[in-house]
Amino acid sequence: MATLFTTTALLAATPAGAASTLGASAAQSGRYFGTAVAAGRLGDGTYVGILNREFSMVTAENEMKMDATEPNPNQFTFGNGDRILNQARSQGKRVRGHTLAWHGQQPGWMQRMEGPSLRSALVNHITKVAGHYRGQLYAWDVVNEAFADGGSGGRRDSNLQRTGNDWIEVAFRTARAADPGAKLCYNDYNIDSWSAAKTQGVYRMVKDFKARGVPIDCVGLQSHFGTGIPGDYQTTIQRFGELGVDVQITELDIAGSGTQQAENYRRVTQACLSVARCGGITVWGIRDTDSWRARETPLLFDGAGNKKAAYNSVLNALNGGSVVPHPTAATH
Ligand code: 9MR
Repeated sequence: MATLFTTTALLAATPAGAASTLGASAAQSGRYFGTAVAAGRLGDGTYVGILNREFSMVTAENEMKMDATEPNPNQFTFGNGDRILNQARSQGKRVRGHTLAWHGQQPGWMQRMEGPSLRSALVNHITKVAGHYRGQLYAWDVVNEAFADGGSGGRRDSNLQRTGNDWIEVAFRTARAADPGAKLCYNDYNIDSWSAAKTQGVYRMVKDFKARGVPIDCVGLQSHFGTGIPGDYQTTIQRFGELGVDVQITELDIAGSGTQQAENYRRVTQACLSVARCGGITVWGIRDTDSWRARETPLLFDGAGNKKAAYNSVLNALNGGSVVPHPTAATH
């Protein structure tokens, strides 16, 4: 009997539909599994090999940001962004745009602007960049990191915020007009715990946008984690989803190693799989050595490109039984 039971349990743990890559296993429930890509690494064979094999969604790590795409006023450069887009699309992958409006990584000329002229420059930037990629992107992080850290639940001070509190909705309306086919996301960090004031602030904004018909389709939880995951992480995903927007985990990385890191990756993956509105997960890089926080070894592949315990943990969760499908609608 004991042997029979073990066999049954093993069979249940590897369902007939189990897939052997992150992208294929996520696709079984209508989701994607993505990574951030740096144009400067596209000549690295190990890197590109893992990228092509494992991932079904790509985000340009820096190449579609404001400083990269508009280095001088109304002069646009899309070379590196296009390189990432074309590499991904040639491999049948989809692409998330990151990001149209942010207080960070602004070109110098924009950092020095304010008031109505900055507002005009913002609208022009969104129109031109989203227009360039029109019809080719799955989603855009329209606005990135606009809420303050700490307990206020309010907006972050920035030159963009000082143009008027309506700058975020203007950005979303402008993006919708420029690329009606892309899902439009608000993206931020430290909005993973439902009890955080920052999460509540973003929630109130999304609720207000939905009530007033401001076009918004998704919330990006960046999910840069230390060695712990908030206990109410799934609640956050669920609650945003109940507002009628998708939730995307957009920049996942988790400090640590071994079984503890693997368990944290499992929990994050399972939280997404448990909520229909969670459309997919993107990790913020491929190998630990590619990460912006390399010393914390926060990714799924080691520096040599080997799969870590965290990789197997994510793959097993994606292939596991407790999965709520993500409805893949034709339009947003
Ligand atoms: O990973 C990106 C790194 O290469 C850049 O130097 C940095 C500059 O701000 O941006 C990093 O990506 C950030 C992302 O665009 C927004 N969320 C936080 C990410 C990590 O800093």
